[in-house]
Amino acid sequence: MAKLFFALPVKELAPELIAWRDQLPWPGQPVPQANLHLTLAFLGEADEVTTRRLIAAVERQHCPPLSIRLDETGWFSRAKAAWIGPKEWPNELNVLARALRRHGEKLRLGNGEQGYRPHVTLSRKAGEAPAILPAPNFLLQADEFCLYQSISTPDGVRYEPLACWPLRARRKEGLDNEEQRRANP
Ligand code: 3AM
Repeated sequence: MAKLFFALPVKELAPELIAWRDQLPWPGQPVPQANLHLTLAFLGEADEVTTRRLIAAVERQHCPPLSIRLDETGWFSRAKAAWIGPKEWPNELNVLARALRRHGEKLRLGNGEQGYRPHVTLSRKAGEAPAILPAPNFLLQADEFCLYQSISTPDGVRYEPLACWPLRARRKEGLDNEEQRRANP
């Protein structure tokens, strides 16, 4: 069984976020740079066949590239996670997160949670919210999303991408025809 979730990788922005967090009195245990991600949908435990079905179903999922401004901080008191996230975000992000949650639900995966609050967890076991002034201002430019497996190791948890898909605008029929005419006048 594998513990799965969908997320946007943070990649190029990760070192900047870590450098910013580490010069602040940020509460809790810091999340390592390699583990930074923006969760889209949590799926939980899945066997191999279900994981393969999930990957096949997601092949047909479309979403354009996403620009997400990370300009506020927050804290989930129950999960004790302190995070950075957007005040506002593109609706396409909600649509993608919901679609991926539904792909999981069709295979009886997920935790039944409906709400979605995009965030990048920067620390865990945080007993209080980060008190940050001035507000952050980073831009996460996402051009792919991934299905991750969460692996527990003696050194802590590690997230391994099992599959990634590009975020790209759907090609328009009309544009394809126009391109064809240009190629074959
Ligand atoms: O990095 P974040 O916090 O966005 O909190 C866990 C992490 O997300 C979340 O899945 C991501 C990878 O572990 N997670 C773990 N168990 C969860 C659960 N039972 C969960 N999210 C919801 N329900």
